[in-house]
Amino acid sequence: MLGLQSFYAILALGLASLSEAGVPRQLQNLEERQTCTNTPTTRQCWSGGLSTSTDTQTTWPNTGKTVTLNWVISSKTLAPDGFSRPMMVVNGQYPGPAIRANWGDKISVTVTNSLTTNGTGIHWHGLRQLNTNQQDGTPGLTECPIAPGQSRTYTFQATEYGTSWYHSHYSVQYGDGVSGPIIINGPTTSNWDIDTGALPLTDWFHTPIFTLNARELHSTGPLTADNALVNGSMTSSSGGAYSVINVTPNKLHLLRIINTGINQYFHVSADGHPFTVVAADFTPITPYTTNSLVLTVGQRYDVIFNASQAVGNYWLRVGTGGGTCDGPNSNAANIRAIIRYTGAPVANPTSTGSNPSGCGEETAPAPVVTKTVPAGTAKQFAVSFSPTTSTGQIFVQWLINGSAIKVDWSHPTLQQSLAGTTSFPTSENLYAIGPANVWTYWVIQNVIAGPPLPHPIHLHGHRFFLLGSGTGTFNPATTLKYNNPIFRDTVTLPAGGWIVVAFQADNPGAWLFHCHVAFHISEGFGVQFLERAGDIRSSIGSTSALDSGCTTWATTGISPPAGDSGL
Ligand SMILES: *[C@@H]1O[C@H](CO)[C@@H](O)[C@H](O)[C@H]1NC(C)=O
Ligand SMILES: *[C@@H]1O[C@H](CO)[C@@H](O)[C@H](O)[C@H]1NC(C)=O
Ligand SMILES: *[C@@H]1O[C@H](CO)[C@@H](O)[C@H](O)[C@H]1NC(C)=O
Ligand SMILES: *[C@@H]1O[C@H](CO)[C@@H](O)[C@H](O)[C@H]1NC(C)=O
Ligand SMILES: [Cu+2]
Repeated sequence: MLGLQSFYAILALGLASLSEAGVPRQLQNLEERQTCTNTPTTRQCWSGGLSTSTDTQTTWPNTGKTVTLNWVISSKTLAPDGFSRPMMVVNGQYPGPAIRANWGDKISVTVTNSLTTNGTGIHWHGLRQLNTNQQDGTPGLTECPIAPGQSRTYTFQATEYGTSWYHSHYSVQYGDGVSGPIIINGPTTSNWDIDTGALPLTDWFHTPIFTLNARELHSTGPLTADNALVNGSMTSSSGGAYSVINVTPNKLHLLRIINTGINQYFHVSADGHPFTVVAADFTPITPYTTNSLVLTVGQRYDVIFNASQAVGNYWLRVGTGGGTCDGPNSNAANIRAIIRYTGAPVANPTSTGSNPSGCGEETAPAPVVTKTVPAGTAKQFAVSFSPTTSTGQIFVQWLINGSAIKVDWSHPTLQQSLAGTTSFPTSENLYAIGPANVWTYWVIQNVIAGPPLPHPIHLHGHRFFLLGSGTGTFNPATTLKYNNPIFRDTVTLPAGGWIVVAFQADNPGAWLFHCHVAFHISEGFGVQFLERAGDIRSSIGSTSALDSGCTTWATTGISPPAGDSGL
């Protein structure tokens, strides 16, 4: 017979039992799942029977708690890489304050616009906004911009968990600094001891973004980024400093990598510290180990690394896409941060390592909640590049099926639709989808002859399944991946290639589907889905904030410059 002590030892082992690299095993039965809580050795569990096996499309906790925040958007001169320049920031800081909530919490953010010449509006990237379309923060679709001097409160539930970011969706404004991390605590598919927080990465320009955007609009060549910021900081010839990620020897660290950029790809690696990848966007994935990850604008990866090297300083390396992927960056060879062990001297690392380049997409991530997408027929969006000359000036536009999106800040789609409008101008690039829960399939065909650029494609209101991608012209006879495809909210559309995505019409509203390169969506690269127009009214509740926001916006007389979509 077993002694009591060894009985408990076996029980503990049973609950926490690990395979190599700290990967939790799957829970066997209902009872085990219900008693399982989130600890450093059982990170796959959450509480109340929820775990990484829970399908967040249908199930989330209702915690009854609300995380309440007050933000002021203002102009401020800051020097994130030592070079002083005017910025637009949240609560005087860059990156903006991180939102931290638990899975199932409500988040309520009151945003005051203290800018004098710009409206604003905050989009919660990757948050599904199930039945809360009017909280999506997309000027011209779901709201009128917040006028200078005005406030509005966004309230929504975190029905998914993991890492994301918020940013202004008012033209290219976030490129001047209106962005920050979102962290939703929840279970993880591999174990860890310490959450080091978010690592937002952005390409960085010393010229203000609206000036650059005008330059990009009127020229066909790529802009050169001056630098990139890692967690809001970097060195340059003007000074600056490397960000420091503090680590505890022999502990497993969770790191939340986010591309909050304007245009560039980022490759991330850490000398001597391989990553165990556990989430792609808000999707928990089967853990796998890699030395380097590539992220296009808008993508996130949650990774775990073991601080198992000798106490010291190690480089975290960040590379850009390079070549024709994303335009040059003047500091491409030296974009870094420091991983500093407790007990290490305050000094720059001497570690060696390298990083690949290119504009790829990770292909290993596989969701732990497996799904099979029913086969279906895809409709196609053809992307084209259209520089035209008018009054002696070039105007660059990106067309989707021949049309650049241009929204009307004063008459957002949601308000128009609720007022009974069924016919929208061509320039709204609006496509109706429905009925309830129908699967919709979309091919995006990139320009074949034209600028050899990849594009980060992002959808609001949904994650989508990536059924396939490739170069050249999409062939409908191509075999697609219907069985457990990756499910996320941002993917790469390859240069001169295509992607096929699918999602279900399970969230009534007006949702933007667009290229996340700030300059490209400003130049028209997007469409909007008007999903189940007849179900919007009953699903979203009060639109008083939308209506009063539009009443005040109408008095500002502000509109985007010619050639700027407003997004
Ligand atoms: C992390 O590194 C320490 C020190 O090398 C080691 O003892 C531990 O087993 C490692 N943890 C995992 C999960 O690999
Ligand atoms: C936004 O503010 C910038 C900086 O003051 C200005 O250059 C730009 O014209 C403004 N644009 C809009 C559309 O509000
Ligand atoms: C990034 O900076 C924030 C704010 O200082 C900090 O809380 C966070 O831990 C940093 N991220 C990492 C990975 O060190
Ligand atoms: C886009 O244009 C192509 C070619 O005319 C057409 O086949 C396709 O149906 C259009 N896409 C949509 C979503 O209407
Ligand atoms: Cu693009």
